[in-house]
Amino acid sequence: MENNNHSAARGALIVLEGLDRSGKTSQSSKLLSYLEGLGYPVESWRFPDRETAVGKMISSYLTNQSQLDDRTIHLLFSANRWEKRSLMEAKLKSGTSLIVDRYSYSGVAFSSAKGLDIDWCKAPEMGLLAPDLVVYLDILPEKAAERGGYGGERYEQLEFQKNVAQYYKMLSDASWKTVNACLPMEDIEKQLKEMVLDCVMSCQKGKPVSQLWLS
Ligand code: NYM
Ligand code: MG
Repeated sequence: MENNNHSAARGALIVLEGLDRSGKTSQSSKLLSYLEGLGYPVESWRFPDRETAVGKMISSYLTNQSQLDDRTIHLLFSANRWEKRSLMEAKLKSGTSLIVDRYSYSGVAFSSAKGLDIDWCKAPEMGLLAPDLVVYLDILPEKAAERGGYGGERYEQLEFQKNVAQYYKMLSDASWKTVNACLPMEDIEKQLKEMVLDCVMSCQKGKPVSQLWLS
């Protein structure tokens, strides 16, 4: 592997968002190898992080092994991001970029789609680290459902995903980059690589780390 010693400057916080089966996880791993290959320090993260104690509660809820009130699970998803915040900040400051599969936007979109008040859903996310780039993998819910493999977890249902898509639309702003998730995988990969490299380079030039504000 090349070592271009890119590590002096800060890393970039790159978030991939989209419905279930939109291809986020596959693209995350491609981006990880791409940036590693260029010699950038990089890690791939995902939320929920099911490894922590909070993450285990979330996982058991998602797999229908436990029942939780809608607000309770919402706050657990948020707590699962908060418990990783200081590590996230340390990684970015030490020059490691993070490719993150889902973040606060999933938190707000999925819980709002259940009928919770959107502003109530946004509140606990305020003060987490703001992403430097949000890429939305855009797919029609019907197309995502055709991909099959909805694994029987909670939320993996067409009608619900349609609702989630609407909330993602409400949350998106002009800074988001949208990629058509129905293109061939290689085309998506190519677009993502360009966006991500741009972002990593602008963070290296000293773009400050900022805090999340959802308006
Ligand atoms: N999800 C994910 C939420 O409802 N709120 C959140 O804050 C996050 C991060 O969990 N259907 C939902 C979206 C997914 C599910 O995610 C599990 P994944 O990426 O399938 O492990
Ligand atoms: Mg899933």
